[in-house]
Amino acid sequence: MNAETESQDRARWQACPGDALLIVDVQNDFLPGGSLAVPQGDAIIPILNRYIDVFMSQGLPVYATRDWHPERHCSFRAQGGPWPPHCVADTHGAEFSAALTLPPAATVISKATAAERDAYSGFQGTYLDSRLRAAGVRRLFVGGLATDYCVLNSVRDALRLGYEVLLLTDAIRAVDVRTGDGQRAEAEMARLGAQRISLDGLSA
Ligand code: VGL
Ligand code: ZN
Repeated sequence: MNAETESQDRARWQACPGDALLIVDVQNDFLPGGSLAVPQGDAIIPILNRYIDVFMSQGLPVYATRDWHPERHCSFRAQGGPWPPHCVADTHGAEFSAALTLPPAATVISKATAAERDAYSGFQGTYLDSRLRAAGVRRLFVGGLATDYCVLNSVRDALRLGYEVLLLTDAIRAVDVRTGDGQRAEAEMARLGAQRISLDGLSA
């Protein structure tokens, strides 16, 4: 990481009314031991739990997306897709990590629920945008898995839809099918206007 990105990650921030936390796909199948494990995906969980604490203590909303596929989803190899079977609805692999302290009040958004199409963005084919608008959310703090797929596509859509985006650089991890995919995704999100922050920039 160069000096400039490092200092960007330390940008001071506070959460305030109009802000929401968006946690992307922190599900067992994307964690070590899962069928599509993201390297070190579990390392983000304690960090996300601290972001959750910040939002809950201020009465600010938390949203969690989940990949929620039918058994023979088009993204699975047997159907000609790129991935091993993962996050099949109502299986253990599709459950949020038990280590994630998701509050009962969190809004859960299921995506990619139809067999014939995939959706990497939490906004694609869901009510996420209308739920956020109804709650008066204008700025999204985004973390989760995976940097180069569902985080990237959710952030692209959020920016296109007019939300301000703060990317939680200490609470994302990449699949890195090709080396550097995660870094390229982070660079693209920054170029599109996402601001990079991390926990150490939290103002007391
Ligand atoms: C994802 C690959 C396949 C993700 C979902 O959540 O980033 N990646 N399905
Ligand atoms: Zn998937």
